[in-house]
Amino acid sequence: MRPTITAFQRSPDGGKGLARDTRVRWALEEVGEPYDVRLVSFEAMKEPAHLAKHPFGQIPTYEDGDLVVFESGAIVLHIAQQHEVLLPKAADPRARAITWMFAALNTVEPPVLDLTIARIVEGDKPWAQERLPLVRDRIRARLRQLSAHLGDAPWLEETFSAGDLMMISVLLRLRMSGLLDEYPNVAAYVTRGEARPAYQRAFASQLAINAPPSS
Ligand code: GTB
Repeated sequence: MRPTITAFQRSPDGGKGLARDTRVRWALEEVGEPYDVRLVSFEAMKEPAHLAKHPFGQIPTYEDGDLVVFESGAIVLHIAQQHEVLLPKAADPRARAITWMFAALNTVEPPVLDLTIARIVEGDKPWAQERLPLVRDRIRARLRQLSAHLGDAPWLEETFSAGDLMMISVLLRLRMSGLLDEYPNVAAYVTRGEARPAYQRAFASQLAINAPPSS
């Protein structure tokens, strides 16, 4: 039986792949697991049927038989656990890969999300212009630290893992800000992730829904 994930019926980003179903699709593509997608509208996300699967009324969710998992981090970890391509078998490298997943979600993603909030959600507030440089500087601090860790290495640890998948998914959200370009090795790291065939397939599948080719 194939797992089913949920995604936006129509993503507000019009197919840029920034909604969090893309990272789940990417993980499924990396491990070669076919999956189905159920598209949900903003209204349907808040209805009892979806809330029973996701208490916060969001996407993505992942269903496999009776199992329902929500939170993109938990979903990617669940998928990765059975597949060495995303999580090494040896205990220490595995723990390091999981560490990077948490770092992506808990240490890097929050300031990245703050930028969206400062620019879009609170962009019309009187203090928005004053806040923006502070938010950008907090992101720079994380990118500088990440850049120092990466150096010339292709991935965060010895081999590509779910830690890289999550970190690159988070960083992709910065592309339009220009901040990535200030750290060339981090920008190259993101490009390296995007170039993976599994990411390309994940991106194409969400694009087909959100920006179908005009006939
Ligand atoms: N912590 C949760 C996770 O990692 O799964 C966060 C899930 C989440 O934020 N889901 C969003 C959602 O369902 C979609 S991804 N929002 C609807 C709601 O809360 O009512 C966030 C997102 C949305 C849009 C863009 N975009 O247009 O660029 C990017 C990311």
